[in-house]
Formats: sequence, C-alpha cells, structure tokens
Amino acid sequence: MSRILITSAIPYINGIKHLGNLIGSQLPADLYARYQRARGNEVMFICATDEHGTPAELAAAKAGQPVAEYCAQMHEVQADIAKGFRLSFDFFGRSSSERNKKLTQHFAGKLAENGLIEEVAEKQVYSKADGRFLPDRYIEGTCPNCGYDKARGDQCENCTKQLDPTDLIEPRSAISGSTELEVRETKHLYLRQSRLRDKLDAWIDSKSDWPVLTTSIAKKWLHDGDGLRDRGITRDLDWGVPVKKGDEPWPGMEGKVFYVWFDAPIEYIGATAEWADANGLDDSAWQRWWRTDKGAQDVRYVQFMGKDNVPFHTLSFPATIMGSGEPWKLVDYIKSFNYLNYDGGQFSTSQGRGVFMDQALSILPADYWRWWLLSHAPESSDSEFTWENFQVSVNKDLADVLGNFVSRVTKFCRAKFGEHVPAGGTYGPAEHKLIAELKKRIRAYENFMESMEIRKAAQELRAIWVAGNEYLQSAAPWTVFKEDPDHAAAIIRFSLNLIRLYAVLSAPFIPDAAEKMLQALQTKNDSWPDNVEQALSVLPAGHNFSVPDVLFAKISDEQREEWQARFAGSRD
Ligand code: B3M
Ligand code: ZN
Repeated sequence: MSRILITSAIPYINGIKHLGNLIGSQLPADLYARYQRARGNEVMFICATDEHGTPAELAAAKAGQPVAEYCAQMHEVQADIAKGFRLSFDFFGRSSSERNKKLTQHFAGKLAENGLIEEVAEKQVYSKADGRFLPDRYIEGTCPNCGYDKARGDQCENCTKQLDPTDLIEPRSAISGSTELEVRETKHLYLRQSRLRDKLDAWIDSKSDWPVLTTSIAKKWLHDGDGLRDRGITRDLDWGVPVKKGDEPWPGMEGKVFYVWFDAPIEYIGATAEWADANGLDDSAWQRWWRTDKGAQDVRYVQFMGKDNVPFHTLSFPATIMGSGEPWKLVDYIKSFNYLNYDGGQFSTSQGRGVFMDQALSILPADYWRWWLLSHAPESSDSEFTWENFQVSVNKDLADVLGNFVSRVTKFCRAKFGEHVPAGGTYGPAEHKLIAELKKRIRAYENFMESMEIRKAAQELRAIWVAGNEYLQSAAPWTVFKEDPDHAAAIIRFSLNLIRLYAVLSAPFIPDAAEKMLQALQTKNDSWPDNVEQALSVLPAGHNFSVPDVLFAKISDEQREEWQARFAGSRD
C-alpha cells in the first residue's frame, strides 16, 4: 500500500467557478484520488478556498459585505457545489484559517533566519482618486510581455507572466478606473528566490517524468525571463495574514499582510492540519504527510493545477519550502492543464461567459459533466466545450453504450429468469475471448490512470464498455434463449457480473452511476479486478438484484438548443 498526497489548486473565494476552472484542477485531482483509493492506497486529498488578497477584497466590496463575512459565506457555497460534483476531498480548508496564519508566519520567520528575506523600500502605485496603494489586482493595464490589455498587476492571464503593478503599460485603478496614478514609496519584504536558482534548476532537471507543459513553463521563467527575480511577499492591505516573524512582531511591517500567493500554497499544509484538528487528531497525524522527518519520506505528493498556476508551484512555493531549511515535503509530480474554451471563445469569470458550476448542476447531474469534462480534459492543448459535442458524448457514451448495456441485461434477466442471477450453463469461448480483451484493456486503463493521462484513460474505459456491448450483441441471449435457455443463463450471469465490473472501473469518472449499479446488483463488493476471471464470478447464481432506473437520460435537441441560448450571453 502506498501513501499518496494529492492537492488541487485552491480556488479563489471570489464567486463560483466555471467548468474550465473545474477541469483545470479539482476534477482531475478527484479522479486520481478516487482511483488511488480504489486501488487500496492511503490517500490524503486536500483543497481549500483561497481567501486573501485583492480578489477577496474586491469581491466583498462589490457584494457590499465585510470581507470576513463574505469569505465565510462563499466558502460554504463553494463547499456545497464541490459536494454536488462529488469532489471527494478529505478536507476542504480555508486559507484564512488560524493554522495557515501560523504556518505562513513560521515560514516567513525561517526564511528571514536563513537570510532569504530582504526589506526593500519600494515604489508602489498609489491612486489619488481611491486614496490608497493599488497592489496586484487593484490595478489593470497592458502586459509588457505580450500586449494583452487586461493584464492584472500580479500576473498576465494571457501569457502567464508574473508581474508587478509597476510593470503594466497604461495602468488604471480596478476600483475606480482612474488613471490618475502616481508612484509612492513604501517598505516591503522581498523573498530572495534568485539565490535558490541553482537549487531550483537542479530540482526541476531531476523531474524528467513531468509533463512537458509543466517543465516548459518552469524552465521558461527560470531561464529566459526574470521569473525568478526577487519578489515582494507583503502588501499594503487590511485583509490577509499579518506580517510576523514566527510569533514575533516584525518591526516596520505593522499593518501589512503577506501577499496572497505567499500564503495560498502554504494552505495545502494548513488544510491538512485543519483536517487533523477537525478529526480530533494530534499534530503527528498531519505531519506524517508533510514532514520528511515524521513519516512523509514515504509519501508521493501530486499536485493538480491550470497552466497559469505553474510558475508559483515550480518556483515560488518550492523556494519557500527549500529556503525554510526544514524537512518539508516537496512535490513529486505536477499535473498541469491547458485551458478549456467555451463555444468559440473563452470561459470568463469577469465577463460571466460560459457555464458555471452551480448552473451546470441545476440542469444535469454531476456524472454527465464529469464524464464530458474528463474525457475532453485540456491536456496536450486547449480544448473546447460545445453543446453539440456534449450532447453527442452523453448520448453515445453514457446512454447508448453504458446505460443501454445495464438496462438490456437487467430487463432481459427479469423477464426470462426473474430478478436473480440465473443458474445453468458455463462460460464458453465467447466469454473467454472477452476476458482476454478485458485483461489487456484493464491493464492499459490502470497504466493511464497511474500516469494521469486522463483522456486516454477515458477512451480505454469507453472501449471496455463497448466490448461488453459487442459481446452481448453477438452472444444474443434473446435468440439463444429459445433453443438453449441454459446457455442464455450463462450469458446473462456473465453480463450481470460485467455490470459490477463496470461499476468498479467507472466509479472514479462517474461515481453516482457506479453507486446505482452496485445498489441495483445488491452488492457492496467493489474490489478492484486484479484478477478478471474472478471478478466476473463475484455474483453467484441465485444472487438477487433489481432493475435500476434509467442511468443516463439522453439530451434532446430541444434541450440542447434551449441551453445553448440560455448560456449564450453572460451571467446576470
Ligand atoms: N487561487 C488561482 C486560481 O484559483 C489561485 C490558485 C492558488 S493554488 C495555491 O486559479
Ligand atoms: Zn502577457
């Protein structure tokens, strides 16, 4: 049994995420977590809301709520939606937790002890109209790297470059739109990550098995850019982790907070500590996942994120961990994703374009979305959601192939043999041929799941469903029954066992349907098919079952057109 720590990038607290966000981190992380649990491994799957900094402050101001209250409320909203999508976090934490505050201050203290923090008198953009400094997202303008005109003060969404507000061309205030800006002096802490360049470089070089998308972004900012220049890790904001050196005050830094991107990844650790607290466990329970001197040397740590988050996870966060000089667990594998586009354009939170997580669940159950999103994950390039493609995928893969198989087998059995697994006959050449094919395909499926090649895993799973359908079609128990009911009984016994096998294999993708299939078969046996022959004899003759309700309803053309029109504009 292995121990696997899985984290998904933690979504900003400001508002409900769209389907592009979901497939960019949380959903593939959930797939992997479910699969690893099904294989009997010990999994710790962590996510949280990212609650600090300008995104939270701006959204709370817009909602007319105090920021703490806004965050508490939005955390519950996001937690509910995550449940709706069956995201199986072991814990869904909050970066504003006491745990994260203490850990963030602890790391800052260690970095300072190790000479990796510098106090810099810095020039910052000040808005006269707003009467305040404008850090990060409080300021927008044109990206000096790619020319995108809606770049934010902390990062360009378009080219992923990390920015400082003073880098922007033609800057304007995100609060008032004012361009009456001036540069004033203020003091901030800088993380001297450039000192860790060689260490980071060697570390990334040692990760030859990482996806190209991950290493190419890391290398780009390590070498061609100034991605590793020393960066400010404090801000003139009210909302955030107060700047302290461990438990000690930090003279000159009163009233300032840490930058949201400094404390956000630390929340992966913070949320694991929150998990221990919530379960009445002591510190050793979370430390065995995070401290290599306390058990985490045996842990494999995998992170999931969209490509825009890669620089922070390959450079800044590892710099924090390495720079602490303490034995914290570094990530072993980073699975990153391109973007999912929406119907000829981009999903956009700011413009309300696309389908948002709550809206998706209001029209169809989670499994429909999970299947489409995972089987079209933007792995090697950006991918696109269209309603036509969604309709085809759901109707063919889920309704015609899987759903139809389950329905035909259970209904035919009920009609001819009753609602129990029929006795008689034996498995013959057709069954053994399918077993041989399944053996190959299941091993391939396992390999793709292990290596997180999600589209290929989905393709293999679909092929496994198709193989069962083809078997049933050619075995034709409805014809055989007239001449040789015993033979028909063997075909149906085999097919009912296939349904159980499908439930087990499909559960990471479509957990609700898998659960319904097992319930209909009245079995709790969800053991992984290490041995395919045995797996197809789990349900013995005489075992009772019931015919389940339709697993997947088809999407009609009318529905598709209605949704297409409904989601054509922007939200609100
Ligand atoms: N909240 C960005 C995002 O939601 C940011 C990720 C933090 S991961 C530590 O895409
Ligand atoms: Zn750019």
